[in-house]
Amino acid sequence: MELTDALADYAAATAVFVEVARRIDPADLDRHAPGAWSARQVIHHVADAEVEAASRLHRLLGEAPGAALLAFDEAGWATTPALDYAARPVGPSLAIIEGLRASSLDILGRLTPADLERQGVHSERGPYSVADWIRSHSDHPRAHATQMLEAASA
Ligand code: NI
Repeated sequence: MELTDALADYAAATAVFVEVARRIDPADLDRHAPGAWSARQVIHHVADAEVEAASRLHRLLGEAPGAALLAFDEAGWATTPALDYAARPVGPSLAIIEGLRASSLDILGRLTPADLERQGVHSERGPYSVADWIRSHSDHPRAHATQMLEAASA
């Protein structure tokens, strides 16, 4: 995919997620099918994923080649009482999602072809380039938007 198309897709996935999240009635934020996440939990998960993703992107671009890029324990973060995904207000997390994805999009739009080839080493995936980052982060909110809609009507 051309970079311009990839970035348009990235922006569209952000817009879909934020629009769906805003459309959910606050009274439905905690509905969920048995064993599945609520929309509230999904929003906090996506916010934390964006914080981690932004950190990886900045390390890819700002550190020397081969920088260590960390995965995180998604299920653990979603269930530890310390992060309280089940009860925290969603407004700050939505602001994180919008702000960080807008910032990352702006950064990505300024990169040279050589920047796209910059590589770090991901703790789960091994060698990992900026182009890999774009591929793996573009669509993440889109899948979770569907999951939120299902949860809110469960
Ligand atoms: Ni996810």
